[in-house]
Amino acid sequence: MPHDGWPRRLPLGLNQPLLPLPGSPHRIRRPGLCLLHWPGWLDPAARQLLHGHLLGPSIAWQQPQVQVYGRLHAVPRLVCWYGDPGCSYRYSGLCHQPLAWTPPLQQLRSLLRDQLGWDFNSLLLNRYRSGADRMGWHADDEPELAADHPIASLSLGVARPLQFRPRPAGRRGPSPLSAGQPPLALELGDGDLLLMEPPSQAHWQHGLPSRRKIAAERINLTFRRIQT
Ligand SMILES: O=C(O)CCC(=O)C(=O)O
Repeated sequence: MPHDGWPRRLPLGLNQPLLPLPGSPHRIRRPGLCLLHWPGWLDPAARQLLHGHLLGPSIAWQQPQVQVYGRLHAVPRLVCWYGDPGCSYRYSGLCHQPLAWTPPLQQLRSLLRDQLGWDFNSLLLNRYRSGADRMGWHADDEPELAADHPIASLSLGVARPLQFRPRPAGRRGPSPLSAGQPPLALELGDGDLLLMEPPSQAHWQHGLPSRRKIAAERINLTFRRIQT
């Protein structure tokens, strides 16, 4: 029986290797930042299937609490962490143990490997229930993430802008490569794929600000490589 009604073979030949990539990506380059953006990368029918799967019973969404200045706060979104055995991930002071890949998520991982040539071994799901949910400024530069591996981000649902800014002067100091560069924003729509290539995470931060007027939901999937 297919998982959650997800067909064993995706319609539209989506589980076939689709080399070369359909369409050329938009390339966004700044000193220390290298992004590739494929608007509408995932076919509308596959988007709908995937969205249905992600809202179905097999995805155990959680709203963890994090400590900020000694007080507990629920993160302003829902999350879920998938990966190969051993791919645990610590961020915001929480250690996430990987859930086993569901068949659709495994299919997507394989599709990305076939199309991009990168083998991702883990996946963070973020669910923004409305425009009030958000993600603060950060870089995906935790020590367990392979720094020489890109991060692939697939968006579903309502379009929201992902913002980028040079790494600010913090504990590590400003990045000599990106300092003084203006911030930028990239509107990520339904089915868009974004590849954040190295060394972007070392020099830039990104974040998803709240958009109070947006009532609709958005789900984002970031495929990553944990060093094992
Ligand atoms: O929702 C997004 O597009 C951003 C997600 C993100 O920044 C992350 O997972 O680290």
